[in-house]
Amino acid sequence: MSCQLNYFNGKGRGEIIRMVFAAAGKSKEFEDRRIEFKDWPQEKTKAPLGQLPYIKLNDKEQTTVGQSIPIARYFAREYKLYGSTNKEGLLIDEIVETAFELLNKGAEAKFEKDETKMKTFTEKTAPEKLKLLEQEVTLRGQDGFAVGKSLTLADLQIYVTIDVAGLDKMLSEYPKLKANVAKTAENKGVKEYLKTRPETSF
Ligand SMILES: N[C@@H](CCC(=O)N[C@@H](CS)C(=O)NCC(=O)O)C(=O)O
Repeated sequence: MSCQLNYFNGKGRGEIIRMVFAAAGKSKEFEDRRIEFKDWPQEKTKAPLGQLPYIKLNDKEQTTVGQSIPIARYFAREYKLYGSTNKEGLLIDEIVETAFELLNKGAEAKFEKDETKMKTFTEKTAPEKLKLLEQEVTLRGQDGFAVGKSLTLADLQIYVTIDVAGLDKMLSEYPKLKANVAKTAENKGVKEYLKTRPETSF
C-alpha cells in the first residue's frame, strides 16, 4: 500500500483523488479510508488542516498532507496525467480550477439546503461555468479530451464536477463536455472503478 486517502464516505472533494488512482490503474495501491460523520469529531484532530481529504504518504515520516487539488495534482504528476509540458500543465490547471469552483458552489448550495442558492446555482452559476468550460475544451482538446490528445487531470475534474454537482442532465447543451465525460468514462481504470465504487449520498 503506497498511501492512505482519508475522506468522508462520499464523493465530494475526495473523489478527484480516487479518480486519479483509478485512471492510473493504481486503485489497489492506496487505502481508501472512508470516515463516517459520527467519527469526525475525534478524527478531525488527526487531519493536518482539520479538514478532509488528507493523504498519509508511506514515507519514513508518514507525511500527512491536506487540500484536495494539490494532492490530486501530486499524483497526476506522478502518474503522467498532467500533460507533457509546463504549458500543458497550465492549461490543465485552468480547467481544473474552473471545474473545482463549480463543484464547490454546487456542494455549498446542496449542503446548506438553501433554495435561493440552489436556484442561483442551477439557473446562473452552472450554465455560465459550463459554457466557459465548453469553450476551453473546444479550444484546448482533441479527440474528445479536455487538453491535448490524452486523458489528464482536467478530464477527471470535469467528470467529477458534473457527477458530484448532478449536472449531467444539463449536458445536452454542451456537446464537447458531453463527449468529454463519455470519453473519461471509457478509460479502463475509471470504468472499473465506477462499476465497483460504493453508492453514497453525496
Ligand atoms: N480546500 C479544501 C476544503 C476542504 C473541506 O472543506 N473539507 C470539508 C469536507 S468536503 C471538511 O473537512 N469539512 C469538515 C470540517 O471542516 O470540519 C480542500 O479542497 O481540500
